[in-house]
Amino acid sequence: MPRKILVSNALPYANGDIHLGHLVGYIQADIWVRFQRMQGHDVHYVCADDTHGTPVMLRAEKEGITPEALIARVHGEHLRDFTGFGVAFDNYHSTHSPENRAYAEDIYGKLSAAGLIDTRSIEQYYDPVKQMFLPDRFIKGECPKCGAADQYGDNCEVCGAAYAPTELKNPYSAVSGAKPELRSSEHFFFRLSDARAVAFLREWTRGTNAAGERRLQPEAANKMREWLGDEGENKLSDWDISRDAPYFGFEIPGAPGKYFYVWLDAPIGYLASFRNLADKRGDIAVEDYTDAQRAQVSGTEMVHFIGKDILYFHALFWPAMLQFAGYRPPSALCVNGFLTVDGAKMSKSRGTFITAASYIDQGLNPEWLRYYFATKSNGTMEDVDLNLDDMIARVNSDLVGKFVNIASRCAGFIGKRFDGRLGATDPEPSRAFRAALESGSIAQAFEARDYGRALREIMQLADHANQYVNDHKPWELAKQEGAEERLHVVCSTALTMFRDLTLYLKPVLPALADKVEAFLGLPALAWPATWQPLPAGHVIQPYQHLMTRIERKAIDALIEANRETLTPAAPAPAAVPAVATSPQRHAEKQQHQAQAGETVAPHLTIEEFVKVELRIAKIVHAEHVEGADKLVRLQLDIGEAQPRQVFAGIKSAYDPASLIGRLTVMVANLAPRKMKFGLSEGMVLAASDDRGETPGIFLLSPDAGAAPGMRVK
Ligand code: B3M
Ligand code: ZN
Repeated sequence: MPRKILVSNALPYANGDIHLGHLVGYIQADIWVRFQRMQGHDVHYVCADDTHGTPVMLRAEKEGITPEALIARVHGEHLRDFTGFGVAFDNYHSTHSPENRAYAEDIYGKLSAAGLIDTRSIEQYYDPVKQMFLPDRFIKGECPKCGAADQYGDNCEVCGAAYAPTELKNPYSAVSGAKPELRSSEHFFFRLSDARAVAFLREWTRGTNAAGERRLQPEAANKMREWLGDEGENKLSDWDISRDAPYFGFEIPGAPGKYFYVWLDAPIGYLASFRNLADKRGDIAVEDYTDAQRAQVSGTEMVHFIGKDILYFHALFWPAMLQFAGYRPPSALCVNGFLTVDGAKMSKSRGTFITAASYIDQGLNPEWLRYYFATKSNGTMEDVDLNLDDMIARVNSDLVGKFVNIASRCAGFIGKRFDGRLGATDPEPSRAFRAALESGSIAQAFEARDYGRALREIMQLADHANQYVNDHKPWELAKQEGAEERLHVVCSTALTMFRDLTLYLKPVLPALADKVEAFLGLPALAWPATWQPLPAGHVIQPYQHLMTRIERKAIDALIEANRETLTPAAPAPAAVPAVATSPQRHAEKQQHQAQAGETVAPHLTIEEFVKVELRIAKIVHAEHVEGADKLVRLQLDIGEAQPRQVFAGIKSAYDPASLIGRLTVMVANLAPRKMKFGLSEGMVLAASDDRGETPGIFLLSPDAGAAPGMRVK
């Protein structure tokens, strides 16, 4: 019986470019979908843009266009980028669509009828100039713990403290700069703390789906256990699902001026995209996939591929919303980790914040990246590292050196000597290939999304095939008298093995597989039930070049194209404390950080740069600060009558006594800041890992000869 599976990828937010970090999860899903189809299963693969919320509204305003115009443009860009990387959705829709509104209203109505919607009045910051309530990330101020300036409304990037926006000192609106006022307003809540919801989620997150597989990867299930607490405990808080006008979204029925929070209708977008597809196609029974009862009878599956930053939304809110509205909860979540490049967080200044469009524009082959990501995917939530030199080595050695090489060494003889017709094949070398198919182990690895293991096995088979070609040396047989028949058999055998390798690589490298199918004169390759060699007499087409090598200089050009020079270095985010205020806050904060990373840093002019007065400073005194975890109090001589006092967040890396007497660099014209511990009259410069993960803060030092007070420029 073919499986019937609705597969989705997370919906990218309509406020930024698709970058290689996004592509990890999209490529993983696309590979899985292609594999399932080659197994004969029936898969609908959908996605959409996530369009609602304050960031889209404000960005459109800034560009002087309507939100509708903005999301239409971004929709085109996103679809172009996914298509460019071979991510082939059956439908790419939008959450700003009639289908989504209808589903959102229906689900909300049913939750309300089930007694799971509450209203209550909450106090929130309001921007009196802009006349809107401010989401946490649009409020800034001084950290209530360490006093650092310009911190977001939910956590401090300097000391790592988590807090509510109302705890910030001297708060200001990041939209207008105005001082926000506390105002109260009525909000709608989804009662996640309801005993029914808690009991259901406990069961759902631990349980297995109809196929008897775990719904969540072990790491995700553990996270859930942490979020849900022990039996009898109730750690879930109700979820605020409304926002006040002005807001770009759907107005809540019967509640003028109140809108569904973007995260309420975002996952509903999966269903909306599917409905839209079904309406276009006319042959899909949507309710078999979406209705709780009918899904059970028809045995359909619904599988969501998501990144780990949005697990909370997909493993708690989303299944509970579906369940209590009479919809079917997801069969499984496939959660992927973040992308690092050369071991570090993607960075605009280093040029490793690489957009999908730039990769294509630079003329790089998208299948190089698909292959490399697949080799690094193992079906867990671990982060994936794109090591650029390793990628070059892997692609050149595996795909060009091992795979393509088999065909390029054998196909020519079939064309020139045998009129393009294959001959008989050797049984011996084919045995390994027959055994590989029959063991099912490559298929199992694809099914489990352990593409790394699948590819290791495939490359072992490729080694086997190359060994055969090396042992029989068709180029020598071609020169020998009377070895014509042997040459025919060797080349035909090698091409049969090449056909098998192509079959296995096809979910990962669909474009390359297309070319091979054309060259071998074969219909679209699907997973066969039994193994057969290519038959004698089968006609192939002349060999055409299949794939080129990656050159380091092409990668360097890509990095250059993505490098943003003179980006003001953001302060290194402190490691997120193990216990943040609440998991929901934590989840939303991760989101904000992900989105904050997408704002484009403006270039500086030299006139702007010289406004920063950097001077050589001699640390004449350094001491611990009573009551501060991170700070060291420094007295800095910059050639002035009195030393300057500066509080520096370097305590974790330096013993104050060891600093006395050394030279460093300070910003001498930073506005003095009053802190709990006294006045801070500048800032010293230090380097740290972007991720804040590798421990270490590295204070700058000038070369020998520099003296206190010298200007640095
Ligand atoms: N748009 C997350 C993001 O942009 C969010 C995903 C929605 S999935 C329903 O990173
Ligand atoms: Zn702080």
